[in-house]
Amino acid sequence: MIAKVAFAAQHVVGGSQGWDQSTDFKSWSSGQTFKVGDKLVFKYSSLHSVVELGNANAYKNCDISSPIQSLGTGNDVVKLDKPGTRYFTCGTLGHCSQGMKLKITIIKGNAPSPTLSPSSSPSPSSITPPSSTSSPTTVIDASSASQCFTSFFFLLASSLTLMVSLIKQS
Ligand SMILES: [Cu+2]
Repeated sequence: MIAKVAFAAQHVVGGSQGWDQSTDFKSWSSGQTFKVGDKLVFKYSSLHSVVELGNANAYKNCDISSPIQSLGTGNDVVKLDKPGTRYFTCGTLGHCSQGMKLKITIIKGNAPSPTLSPSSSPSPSSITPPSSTSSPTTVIDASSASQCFTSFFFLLASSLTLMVSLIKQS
């Protein structure tokens, strides 16, 4: 549950009703956000199965003659590994036409941000060093120059007082 919030989400298809003819998959999927890395979990009885269809036409016509994959464990996990649209239906005769079909759109989730940040971070870091190195060097130069002056004046003043005291003594 904690991992679900942080990273990949697990979408139990149809919610508590599961993968069944009675479930309204359109309204269920409209309330979900499918991101790359998420998982679909199909929970169903032995009356059903999961058939993934390759295109919108097959989905529309309930054509399960050339599926991408067929699952039948009753607790199938499908990983959403790339963005795009995926189509699922039930392999049991008549169930697809009864509305037991699911079309989902997978969007790029948190996946693109780690690849974007390294390319965007070098430019600020390459801009910052010249401005930060040029100003400290001028600051260091000025402070060392003023330090030089103070030590020079201090030396001059102390030598003058020494000369004055020497003159007074003699
Ligand atoms: Cu079915």
